[in-house]
Amino acid sequence: MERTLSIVKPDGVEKGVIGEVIKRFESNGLKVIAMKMVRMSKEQAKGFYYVHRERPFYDSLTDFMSSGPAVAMVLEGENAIANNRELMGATDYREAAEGTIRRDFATDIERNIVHGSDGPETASFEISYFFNELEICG
Ligand code: IDP
Ligand code: MG
Repeated sequence: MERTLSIVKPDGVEKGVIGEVIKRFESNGLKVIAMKMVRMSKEQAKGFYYVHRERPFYDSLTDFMSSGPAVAMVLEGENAIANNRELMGATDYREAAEGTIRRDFATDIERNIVHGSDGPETASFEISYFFNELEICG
């Protein structure tokens, strides 16, 4: 069993696809074991995406991530990290495979509906960024 962090980003909340995203997780072996709606400050978004601080899109990305409510979740399942990444699809929705969340709902490389951890260490950092152990019902 593995855990990963998922976020339905502010564009996903705005488009009303929280339920659709969760449905895809639940139908594909990922169990929601913690969940909360969060309105990140610019500073919180910058801390979350600290690894991308040198990237040209860092300022715009953190503005976007702090622009409205998002839904953070801990998902648990076999190969949860890779499984979630597969369900999400490529970062750029134009390159995402048919039937993936980003291909189906995203219309912008930055506003791409979902976040998912990319490895065990980032998953552990990202889960603890939003949840303490008491909030995780695994
Ligand atoms: P990921 O979300 O698929 O793991 P990352 O490379 O970790 O992609 O980038 C983090 C987020 O930054 C992306 O989900 C997207 O919102 C944004 N992003 C990535 N590349 C670009 C870009 O080239 N232009 C604008 N935004 C980008
Ligand atoms: Mg990433």
